[in-house]
Amino acid sequence: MIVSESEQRIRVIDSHTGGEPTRVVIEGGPDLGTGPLAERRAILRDQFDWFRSAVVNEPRGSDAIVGAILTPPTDPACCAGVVFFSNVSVLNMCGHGTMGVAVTLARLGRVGVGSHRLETPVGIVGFTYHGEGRVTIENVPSYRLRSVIDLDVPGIGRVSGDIAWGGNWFFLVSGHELELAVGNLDQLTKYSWHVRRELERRGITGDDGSAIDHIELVGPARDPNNHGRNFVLCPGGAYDRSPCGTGTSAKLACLYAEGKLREGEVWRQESVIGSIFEGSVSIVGGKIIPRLTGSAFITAEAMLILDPTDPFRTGFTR
Ligand code: PYC
Repeated sequence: MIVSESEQRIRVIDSHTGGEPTRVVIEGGPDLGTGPLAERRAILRDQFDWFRSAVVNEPRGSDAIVGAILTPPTDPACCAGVVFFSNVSVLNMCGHGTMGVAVTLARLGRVGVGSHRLETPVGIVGFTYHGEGRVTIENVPSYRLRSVIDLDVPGIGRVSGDIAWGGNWFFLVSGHELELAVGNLDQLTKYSWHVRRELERRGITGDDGSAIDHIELVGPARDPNNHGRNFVLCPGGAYDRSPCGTGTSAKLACLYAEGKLREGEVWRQESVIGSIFEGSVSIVGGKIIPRLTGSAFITAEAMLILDPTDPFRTGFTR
């Protein structure tokens, strides 16, 4: 085997949660410092964007992969800190990714069956590893910010939705007539992208001034054992194959605000591909805390190679 001394090596563990991939960087990641996790996320965004792109974008990755860098926590009660990132930038939080991180830490022997805490840029997230890939996450406090916002979207017409925070910002649209099916992905993506553009054009943001960069189309479940189905368009234009942990949290916050979900009541959320998260909320200090259970599976342990002579070593986007 010929190994160039100048090549860069990044050790990763890949998993999927309900079909949505997560790639966790185990070794070879950039030094993000020792500051608060939000500061480390800013360092990744501002100084190491090439690294983000190299890990998740083609030719090593795909638009759908969410990356995660493990970093030492500032809070000793946490088993790790994590910064999530996508095909276009850094993320605040990621629910399916937290389940992926949980099974990755279990594979590495860094956590066992039981409850643990993870530090993220938007707060501490709890997770319980049940074994055999089953994970429950306890998300950051989630809430509905505004309800029934009417938009006239060019090329689509009247769209009405709610804005909610579930660790990322979501615009949840229910009054559409689209079929939430894999056979309809092009139309769902186009519709959601137009909605996102219109929110941007009108300057509608979350209450921290951030873009509402996730669009969630919600509808009835296919399986009578479940309660709802969704299609979630992620910031970089890919759709979430899982029911989206932060998106389901936003949905649960809206249901609770509407009086349609009581504390402790179970909501089974289908994704557009039919994978399921089982959710509920508890109210702690007046705040809505979503809990979600799903399954994640390891798919690969790999060493990524960045060859200095490769013109596409840091990835590319469409
Ligand atoms: O599960 O929260 C989530 C998520 C966000 C983006 C992709 N998945």
